Amino acid sequence: MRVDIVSIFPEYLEPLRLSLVGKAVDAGIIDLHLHDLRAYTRDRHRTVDDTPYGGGPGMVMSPVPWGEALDHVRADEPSVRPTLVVPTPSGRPFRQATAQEWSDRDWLVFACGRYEGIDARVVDHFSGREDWDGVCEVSIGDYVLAGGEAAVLVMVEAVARLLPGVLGNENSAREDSFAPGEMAERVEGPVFTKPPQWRDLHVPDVLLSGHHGNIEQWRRAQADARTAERRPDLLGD
Ligand code: 6GU
Repeated sequence: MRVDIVSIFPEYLEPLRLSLVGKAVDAGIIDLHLHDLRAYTRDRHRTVDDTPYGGGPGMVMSPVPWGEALDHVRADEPSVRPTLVVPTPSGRPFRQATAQEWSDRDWLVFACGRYEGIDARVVDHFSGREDWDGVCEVSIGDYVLAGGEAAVLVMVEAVARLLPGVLGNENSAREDSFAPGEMAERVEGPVFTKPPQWRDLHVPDVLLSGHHGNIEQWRRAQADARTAERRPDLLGD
């Protein structure tokens, strides 16, 4: 999968070269390209923002460098149609199902906005372009970040670990919280490892019993109890 990220702080995305995602990049499973939006400005001050039409606080990112940057990225791979992802607190929720859908795509391009956001014509324009495979405005949660970069770190990691060959154990993605199937709409319960006693705390006996049926049943009950306690919103009525 090819992943391009355009930002005024491309160094912010360097952690994608570490850890699990970094291994996927090193292995060639992810072809990662970071771009500095300011490289696509033409004025002496490398301006990327301007005052909002209609007034109001803050600054809005200019469509001009965004158009130049995204056209440049697009032209690098003529035979594949990229999906444009625009992180914004006003976007549709990014969920595990979103990560699943995106993990099947060939090319994701992330446009990181800062300030009060990107001029709305950028999304309008690229939504209508036949050489792009749609535009997704997404939010990672109900809080406001200073820019899309931290959200892109989150989303790329969530997608990367679903790509074939990225996780050591292919079952670890299957049993995740929110994964489709058995754990759908649930969070996972507690986990334990050796030693069987640590300080004054013991690992639950059932996990040491070797009885796989009982263990499975216990884990499901723990997941249900934790979901009811912490995430009643997942259970509906
Ligand atoms: Cl995707 N971007 C920004 N700037 N803030 C957010 C967000 C995204 N998701 C939640 N808050």
